[in-house]
Amino acid sequence: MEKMLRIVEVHAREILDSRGNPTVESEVTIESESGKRITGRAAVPSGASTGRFEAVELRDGETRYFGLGTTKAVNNVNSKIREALLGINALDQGLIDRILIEQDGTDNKSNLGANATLGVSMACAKVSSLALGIPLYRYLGGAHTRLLPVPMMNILNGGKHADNTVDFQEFMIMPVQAESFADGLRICAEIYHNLKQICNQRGLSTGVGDEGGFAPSLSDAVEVLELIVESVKAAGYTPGQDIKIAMDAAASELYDEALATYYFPGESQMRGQEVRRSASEMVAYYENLVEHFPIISIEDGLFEDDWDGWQLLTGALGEKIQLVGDDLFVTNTKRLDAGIKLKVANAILVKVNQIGTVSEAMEAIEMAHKNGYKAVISHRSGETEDTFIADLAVAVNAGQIKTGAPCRTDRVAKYNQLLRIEEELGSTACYMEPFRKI
Ligand code: 2PG
Ligand code: MG
Repeated sequence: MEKMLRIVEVHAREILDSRGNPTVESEVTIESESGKRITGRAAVPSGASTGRFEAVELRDGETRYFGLGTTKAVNNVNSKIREALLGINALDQGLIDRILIEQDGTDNKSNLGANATLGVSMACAKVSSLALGIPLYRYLGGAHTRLLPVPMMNILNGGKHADNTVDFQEFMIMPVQAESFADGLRICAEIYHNLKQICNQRGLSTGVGDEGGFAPSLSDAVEVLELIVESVKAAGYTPGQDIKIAMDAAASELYDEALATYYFPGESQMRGQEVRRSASEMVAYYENLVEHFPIISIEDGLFEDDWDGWQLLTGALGEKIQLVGDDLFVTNTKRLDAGIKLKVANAILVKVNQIGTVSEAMEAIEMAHKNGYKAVISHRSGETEDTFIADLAVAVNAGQIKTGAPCRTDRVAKYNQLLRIEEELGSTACYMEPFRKI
């Protein structure tokens, strides 16, 4: 007979995220067959460069917290969701997530709020792993779980995540020759500190953006990439060999729909003239960057609904580098399926709050893997101390994680959890294998 972990309480509260904005924290309490009560807790992250096709984050829209309050989402957990889940077996993640989806009843979780459904969905997985006495990655992933992700580590922030002139949102380094996750993390942190020193020497700001990367004002992507290459060398590593570069252009934020072009506000300011690029000019721009710098991955290179442009981009670079769909796919199997059919991108960014339940996020990962797409597990720019995504990355053998700089506890907490997991897996832990095939 299947083990029963009966849900006896569901409770949410409003807490703060790393940007000082409210978010939802949920707790699910079970009573085991022996009568023992155990509680699992999860907190919901929040984006800034939010894709328009993402599941809806329910906000109060009233004066407190400038309209960003989450009391409506919290109340939905404490009333409707609680009532629907009391008595259900917490081990039945698929059923729980189906109940959440049905209770909401919309395509985009706009009724209950994805921030209401997700916290509960994650808390159910957490309490189950606690009650069974197995690690969360093992509970979610099973016996074959063994691959530590390569960090896609953000060291320089721009776009919506910083107040500088850098137009692309994220510049990241990937330690592709490291011996282990711990070794890769060390290499990245060393490069991060070298970058700080170089910025200091040049009189560039060493203030950080939302994801902990530095946010100096630089003239364009080329200047950023040169600075990164220099920092890699200064730390004693070889760009292109030890370290590859990844970027998130977050191009939906640059897209001007009226003129159907990409507007670069920072570059325009630095040059003193308006800089706009068409989709084909963007593709040529990326091709040029890829030719001159060791770039291995570009995320959201084009606008979230520019499927033609994405086909062009994939045709030009899809065989050479990883092209990641974030706003394009929004962790949604319908959009991913459309992308697979149109042969656009070759990887999906997975953000659990873009879709609102653990099961749906895992379905998107499964669909990606089955179709030869990579899955990169990702944080949001607004984060909490919750480390769920670290376990998820290992659970699904994703091989890559994007979770910010080695700076600010909301980011470092995920890396530290991965260090613990690697230690626990011991000699069965792997690093890098699937990624080498890119
Ligand atoms: C992204 C994310 C995370 P945000 O665009 O990939 O880095 O940013 O959470 O603001 O959408
Ligand atoms: Mg992105």
